[in-house]
Order: sequence, then C-alpha cells, then structure tokens
Amino acid sequence: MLRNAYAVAAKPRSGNPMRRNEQTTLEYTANSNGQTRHVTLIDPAKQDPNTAANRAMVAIEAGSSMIFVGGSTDTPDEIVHATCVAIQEAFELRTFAASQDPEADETMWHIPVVLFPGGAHALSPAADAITFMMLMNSTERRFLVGEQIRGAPYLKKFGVEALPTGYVVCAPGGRVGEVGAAELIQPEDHDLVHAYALTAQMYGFKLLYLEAGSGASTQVNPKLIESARTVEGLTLVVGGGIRTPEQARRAAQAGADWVVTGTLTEDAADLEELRTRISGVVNALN
Ligand code: 1GP
Repeated sequence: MLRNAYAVAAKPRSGNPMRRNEQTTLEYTANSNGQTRHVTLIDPAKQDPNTAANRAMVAIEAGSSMIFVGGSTDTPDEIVHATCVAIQEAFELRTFAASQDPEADETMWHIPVVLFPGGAHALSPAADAITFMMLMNSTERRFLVGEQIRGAPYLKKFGVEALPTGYVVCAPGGRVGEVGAAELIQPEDHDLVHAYALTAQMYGFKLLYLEAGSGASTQVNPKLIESARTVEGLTLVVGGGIRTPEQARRAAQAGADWVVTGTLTEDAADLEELRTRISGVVNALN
C-alpha cells in the first residue's frame, strides 16, 4: 500500500506558509498560552476533497486551530493525499487574499494540516505533520510499532514532521478500540491513565491523545483527563464523542489542551450549520 503513497508523492508538495515561518507544527501544538484549542478532524472517506476544503475553511473561520486528516482505517492514500492538497491549496488562496486586504489577518490561515492516520497506508507528503502514534494500550505489535516502521521511511523522505504521540483508547472505544485491539481504559482507571501518561513522558512523547472513539456515546471521563494532566510536559489531546459545547467545556476544564471533533463536522447539514456548531464548541473552551 505504501507503493501508492510514493506514486502520489510525485506531485509537488503544496506547502503551508506556516512551515516557511519559524515555528514548527510541534511548537505550534505546544504553545497554548493557557488556552484550550480546537481541532477539526476531517475523514477523507466521508466527502470529496473540495467539500473537505470548504469544510476546513469554515472550521477555521469559526475558530478551529488545526485540521486533522484521517480517521477511517481503510482509506486509500490517494484520497488522503487529494484531501490534504485541496485543504492546503484552499488555505494558501485564503492567505494570499488576506495579504491583499489591509483589514484581514493572513496569519489566521497559517493552520497546520496534520495526518491522523489509521496506519501506514493513509499518508500524504502534502501534510505539514503527522500524529506519529503508538496506540499504547493495544495488544497488537502492529499498532505499537509495526505500522510506524512501515511509515517512518516515507515520512522521512518527504519531510513530514512527526508529532510523537501516545494514543490511549478509553471506553467505550468504538471502532478504533476494536480494530486497534485496545485494552480499554475504564472511566474509573485514574491510576492506570496516570501510569500511561508517565510512560508517554518517559518515552519522550510530546502529545498524549485520550480517545473515546469516533462517534462514541460518551466522551472520555473528565477525571481521566485530570489524572493525565498531572503529568508534566505533555500536550493533552482529547476526542471522541464530543458533540456539544458543554461536553467540550468539560474536557477543557479537566485540562485538555486540544479538543478534537469529527462527527460534528460530518453530519452537519450544510456549511452554515457547521459554522454554528464549531463556533459553539470553540466558544465553550475558554
Ligand atoms: C476520533 O477523537 C476523534 O478519533 C473525534 O471523534 O468523531 O466522535 O468527534 P468524534
């Protein structure tokens, strides 16, 4: 499957202006200034690349601060790549338009497009970075280090920045819990999630992602977030099952640096509904 990724990589990399500035995506991710920020997750399997780009633009206008591309486990890399290119091109056009308008702030479009892969097949050289993840509570080697070994040479070759991420799936866990063969963290496992966070820190991971599963019926228990938060030096990402401003606020108040929503975007009837939904979640964060 990686062969296809190399084939699509022949296309020139689109390039986010942020990469040309001094800040890496990892620095951007870590520099929260005490604020909780929002990630819009776009699953390339759920819409065509143009629709994805339109959704990404509305998400940024509504206050989202990063785009993740990924989610489904079996999306071909051509589709992932086309989606990344479409989003990057849209952001570059908006950056250019803003640069011509004295009233506009072009830096609002310096937004990283980050791969959130289901495996080594879902990569693109047009992404700024990747959540380079160990699914820490998987019982399968493939999700601990196997997919990573397959993907690493590709990422190195195309200069996609790795965000070293410990990925921990919490109950209910959804499809990622099943496919990833995760021993789910239960809502009362405060000490266990703390041990995972410490382990992530000791491995040198920079991000810890607490995941309840896309479309989960319940979000990650805020007590688990609080427990992980006590470990220093980790940027805490929380997602899965967050659909309302109140749920987003709970995650933020428990200590999430980033709150991720995906389903919220996917099932919005149109772009205006999407704008309203994302604004509501973003405004609830701080
Ligand atoms: C899934 O955490 C993300 O990996 C987002 O989940 O689709 O439930 O928002 P939702």
